[in-house]
Amino acid sequence: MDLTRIKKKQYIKIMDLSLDFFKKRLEKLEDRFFGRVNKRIEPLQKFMSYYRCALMEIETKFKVLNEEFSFLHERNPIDSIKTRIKDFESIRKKLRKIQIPINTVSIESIEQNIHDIAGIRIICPFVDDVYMLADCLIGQDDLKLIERKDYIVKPKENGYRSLHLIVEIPIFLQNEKRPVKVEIQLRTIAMEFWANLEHRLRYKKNIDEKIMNELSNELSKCAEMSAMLDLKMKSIHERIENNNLN
Ligand code: 0O2
Repeated sequence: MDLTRIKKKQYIKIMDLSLDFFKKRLEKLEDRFFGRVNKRIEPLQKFMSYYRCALMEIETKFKVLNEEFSFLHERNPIDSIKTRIKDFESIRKKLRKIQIPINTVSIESIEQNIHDIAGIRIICPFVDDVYMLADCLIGQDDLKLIERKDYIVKPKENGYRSLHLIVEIPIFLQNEKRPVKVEIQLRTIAMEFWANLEHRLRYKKNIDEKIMNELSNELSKCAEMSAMLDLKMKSIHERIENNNLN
């Protein structure tokens, strides 16, 4: 008999058994770890899902208004709709910005202090559409207006224009009705064009300060041009609508 061969076989068998034992043990530890993680993140995931539901509600409200308006006036007051949920990193940055000490952070404190976890942007052809849609929405009796910032009447120093609303809307869950806050930004196509480029510049790193200032100045001029464009488009649109084409 080849003793070394038998010993080798036994050795391999023992190794297999040990490996199997450790694999199973590791799997158990892994299950326990992810079980604990899941338990911790489950309330957070549930909390974020409320914001997704609220966005669905608000988006539907705007789509209904768009549908009715297009039926009555043969044109759409909404060009496009964008929605977003703030990611955890942005929530963390905002908590820091509003100086909420990290050791006091809870789901409740996030809910109370951050009003733009759910965000929806409504992009319209004309400025009048922005105000018409905002008024129609605010007038709905299941909705509560928390805050209104009109950066169209009073643009930001850099030229940023948009109408911002923070509203609270109820979502109806299996066993409860929950009020949820949503930030609504309403703006024209021209305002969106400008804000997107300005946003890119703001978050661009490694730009020389001099070039940054130059581009900011140019963007500031573009903001004025975009406001003029909105006015001109409105006047042309009104002439077309009123058939005042002479
Ligand atoms: P994101 O990723 O777009 O959500 P607050 O939100 O209350 O901390 P503030 O400035 O008081 O800060 O609120 P405000 O004025 O209502 O503006 C909030 C949002 O409007 C911003 O969200 C931007 O989306 C947009 N916004 C405001 N000012 C500007 C601007 O100058 N340029 C551009 N491009 N967008 C602007 P966040 O949280 O910055 O980012």
